[in-house]
This record gives sequence, C-alpha cells and structure tokens, in this order.
Amino acid sequence: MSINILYRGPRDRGQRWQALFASTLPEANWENWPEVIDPLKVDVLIAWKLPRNYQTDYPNLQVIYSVGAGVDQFDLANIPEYVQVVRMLDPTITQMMTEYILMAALTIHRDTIAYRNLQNKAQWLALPACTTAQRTVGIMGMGNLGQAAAQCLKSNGFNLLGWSRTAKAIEAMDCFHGREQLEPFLSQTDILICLLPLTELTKGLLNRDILSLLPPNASVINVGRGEQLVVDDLLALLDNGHLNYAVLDVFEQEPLEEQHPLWRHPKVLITPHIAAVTQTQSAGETLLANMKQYANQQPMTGVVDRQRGY
Ligand code: NDP
Ligand code: OXD
Repeated sequence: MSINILYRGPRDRGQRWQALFASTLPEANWENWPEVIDPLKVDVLIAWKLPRNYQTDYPNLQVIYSVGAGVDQFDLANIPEYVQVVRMLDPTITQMMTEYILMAALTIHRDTIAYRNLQNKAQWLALPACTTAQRTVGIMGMGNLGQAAAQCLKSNGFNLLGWSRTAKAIEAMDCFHGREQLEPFLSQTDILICLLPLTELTKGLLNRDILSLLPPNASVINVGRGEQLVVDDLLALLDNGHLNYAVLDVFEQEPLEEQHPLWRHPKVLITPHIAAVTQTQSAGETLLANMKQYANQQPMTGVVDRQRGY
C-alpha cells in the first residue's frame, strides 16, 4: 500500500532519509514538516518532539515513530489508542550505549574521577585497586540496551546482576524482578546502572531510601532518564560518603543549568545526554525496513505497549 510520511526534525537528516526512501521505497511519499501538501493524507509522523496540534492537523495519523529509543517525550495518554507508537530499535544506538556504559563502569572501577581531581592538585597518590571480577555491576532495565550492556561488561570480567519488571533467565548472571526483589539486587551491587524507560512506576525510583540499599562505596550511572533519579538524595549520599561516584548522562532539566551543584561536584562526571546518539545512516536503514513492513501490512518492530508505557 502507499504511505504518506511526515518527518519533523533536523532538515539535513530529513533530506537524507527522503532520498533513501525515494530510491528504495517509491510507494512512500515523504514530506518534511512544516511543508505538507495534504494534511489529511499524513499517516506516519516521524519525530522526536511532536508538532503542537498534530491530532487535529493530521486526523488520519496511524503511526507515530520516535527517532530515539525512548518514547517518554510523547504524551502517550493523549495519543489515540489506534495509533501505533514505535521506537527506534537501531543497532547503532545499542552499540553506542554499550560503549558509553563500558566507559562509565571503567571510569568508576579505575577511580578516574578521583585521579582527575588528584591531577588537578599535581598529587601523586595510588588508591587501592581491585579487578573487575571483584566488582558487581547491577543493571536496572534488562531490555534491548540493558542486555547488550550486560554482555559487554561480562566480557570485561565484571560480575553482573540484572533487575527488570518481569522475570528473566540470562546466562551467567543473576536476574531479579519486581519491587520485592529490589533489595537483594541492590544490596549486592557495587556499580548501579539505570537503563529504565521513564514511566509512572520508574519516576523518582532512585531516591534516598532506594539508593541507601546499595552497599557503602557503591556508585551510580544514570543513562535512563533524569526524572528517575532524585538528585538532592544522590548528592546527600555522595556527600555523606555512602556513595562513591556518579556518572550522569540524563537530567530532569536539559541542558543542566549552569549553577547546578552537580557540575562542580568532585565525585560526579557529567555528559550532555550523548550516551547513544541516533546516527542518520543506520537509523534511516532501520526506519526503512520497518516502513517496508508497514507498507506490506506486516507487524513493525519496536511497537510500544501502551499499557506498560514502553
Ligand atoms: P526496553 O523497553 O527494551 O527495556 C526496558 C527494560 O526496563 C525492560 O527490561 C523492562 O522490564 C524494564 N522496566 C520497565 N519498567 C520497569 C519497572 N517498573 N520495574 C522494573 N523494570 C522495568 O528499553 P531499552 O533498553 O531500549 O531502552 C531503555 C531506556 O534507555 C529508554 O527508554 C531511554 O529512556 C534510555 N535511553 C537513553 C539514551 C541516552 O542517550 N541516555 C539513549 C537511548 C535510550 P521487562 O523486560 O520486564 O519488560
Ligand atoms: C533516546 C535518547 O531515547 O537519546 O534515544 O535518549
């Protein structure tokens, strides 16, 4: 069947994807927002942020496609149930996230933040060290990205634990699930990684009570969403010595305001939401494969479960 795609986002990306579709999926008509010839014909909207009045402007919309892996930037409750919400399940996003997590875990494991502080004071001081086999990494969110990160960390010698909503059996690691298994998961975790989607259940999850269940000198990596971590609680636990380091890529308010105490905290490494950045070529191919499925009336990959919210 023919499909009418409307893309909203950086123009150069839109033009590259338009050219890719023109050469490989001619039954797709591609338009770059806000230039729309017939709004009634739009059936697929591809965007990170949706245009303000999209429900009324494009009343025949069937698919909303996120250019990223997350969909929390959409107000899911206001998207009609019959509209399929799809997220970008792209191997390059997985690879970049895995690289970032390895970098962050090794930064913590080898005390890079402390050595940077010592270097700033020209101080030669060797800190106690251990091997990755003596360090346990706990991953919250054992989905697409969490499982890939676990494999990579495992191959670098770390002990691995996972925590998810439903039970999982994954080779060579212990998996926990649900609120009732959060305590045994956290109490054995030296480096906690948050890779959860943002939902009503995960908002504010990493608060003082939960983070206090980590053993003394544990550290936190947040690559999920800023709203999952209560920053004041994290700062309190870093300052009272319970937690060692934090590597943070996502924040409740982005960009992080200039005066925020996190920027200059000696136990914190900040990156500006770059753990995994959608790459135009690879994401274009992923999108194309999924749109072919849609045009052939086959199920697409990455369709969000509206009840779960991810
Ligand atoms: P998936 O949907 O594949 O996996 C989500 C995982 O989280 C699943 O294991 C799920 O459990 C678990 N989960 C969800 N809700 C809960 C809950 N209430 N309690 C316990 N576990 C829960 O997502 P991805 O791995 O693809 O992506 C995860 C998130 O990473 C994205 O939503 C996004 O927020 C973030 N992200 C950040 C990026 C960055 O640059 N910082 C880049 C890309 C993504 P179950 O398996 O049981 O369903
Ligand atoms: C994503 C992100 O969800 O970049 O893809 O955070």
